[in-house]
Amino acid sequence: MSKIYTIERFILEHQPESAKGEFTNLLYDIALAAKIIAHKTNRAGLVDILGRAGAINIQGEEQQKLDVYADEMIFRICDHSGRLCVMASEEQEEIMHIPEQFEKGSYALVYDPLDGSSNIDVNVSIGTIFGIYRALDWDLRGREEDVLQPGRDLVAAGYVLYGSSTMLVYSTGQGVHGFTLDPELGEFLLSHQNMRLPAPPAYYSINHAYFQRWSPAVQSYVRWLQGGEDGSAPVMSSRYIGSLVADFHRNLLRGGIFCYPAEENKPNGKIRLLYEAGPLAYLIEQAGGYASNGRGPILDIQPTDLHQRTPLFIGNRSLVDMAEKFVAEED
Ligand code: P6P
Repeated sequence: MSKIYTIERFILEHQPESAKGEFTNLLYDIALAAKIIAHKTNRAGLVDILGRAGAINIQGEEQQKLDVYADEMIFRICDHSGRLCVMASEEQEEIMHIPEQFEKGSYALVYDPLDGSSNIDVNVSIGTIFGIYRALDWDLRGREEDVLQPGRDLVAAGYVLYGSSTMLVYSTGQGVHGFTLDPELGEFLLSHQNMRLPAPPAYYSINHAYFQRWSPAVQSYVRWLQGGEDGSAPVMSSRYIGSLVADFHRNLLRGGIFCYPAEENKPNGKIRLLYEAGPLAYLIEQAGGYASNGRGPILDIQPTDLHQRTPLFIGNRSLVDMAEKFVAEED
C-alpha cells in the first residue's frame, strides 16, 4: 500500500532546506484558496454566479463573476498570512499591497485567478496559475520590482485545474508534483509525483483560425508540426481547448506543445508573461521541457510591465527548439 500524502504533508517533507516556514505555509494558503474556488466552480451552474459581473478588467475583458470571486478569494486568504509583502493579479491594474494592519513576509505572489474564464459558461475546464518570488528588498515595502522579476528567479510556481477533477500541480524546484482533490475529504492527495514530459509528444495545441495572421516562419513551423516541410516531425494529434491550463496539463501528461505565436496585430501575442507564461515555463523546465517566445527562454525575459504579453511556445524541448529554428531562419 503506497503512502497517502496530503499536500500539506508532502510540502513539509519536500521543502528545500532554504525554505522558511512562511514559504511552506504560503503553499498551504494557495491550496486552501484552490479548494474554496473549486467548491464554487463546481456549482457555477447552480448558484447565480454565472454570467457577467458587469465589470471590465484591466485586460478590457468582461469579468465573469467567478473570476472576480477567485481574485478576491486568493487575495483575502493570502493578505493576512504574514508571508507576503505584495501581490499582482491578472484582474488588478496595479500591484496589491498588504493591508497596514497585517504583518508582511518576504515573498511576492503573482497569479491569474481564473484563466480561461470565458469558458465558465460552457462548462470547459478553467484554471488558476501562480508564481512565488522572494521579495527583492528586505524592507518589505512591497514594490513593483518585487514582482517584475524574470521567471528564472521564481522560487515556486503552479496551477490549479478545475476540470473533471480538481488538481493542484506545483514545483519548488525539486520536480513537478500533482495532487487531486478528494471532495469528500476536502484534501488534495498526491496523485502524480515527479511529473516528467513524456516523449514522443502526442499533441500540438494552436488556434488554426489565426493561420493567416502568423509570420511565414510560424506558418512553415505549423505545417512542420502537421507532418509537412521536411516530414521530420513526430506524428501528433491537434488538441486546442481554448483554456491554457487545460491544454498545458494534458500536454504535460502526454507530451506536446502549446503555441500562441505573435500575430500581425498582436506583436507580443496574447498570453501574459508575469502570471501565465512565466510560472508555466518554470514548471515545464522542471518537467524536462522548455518554453520560448520564439527567440529565447521565457524564463530569461525581464518583465517591464505587470500585464505585458509574450508569444509562447511551451512543451517538449525538441518541438520548441524547432519553433526557434524556423523563426531564426526568417530573421
Ligand atoms: P484564443 C483564455 O482567455 C486564454 O488566455 C488562454 O487560457 C487560452 O489558451 C487562450 O486565451 C485562448 O485564446 O485567442 O485562441 O481564443
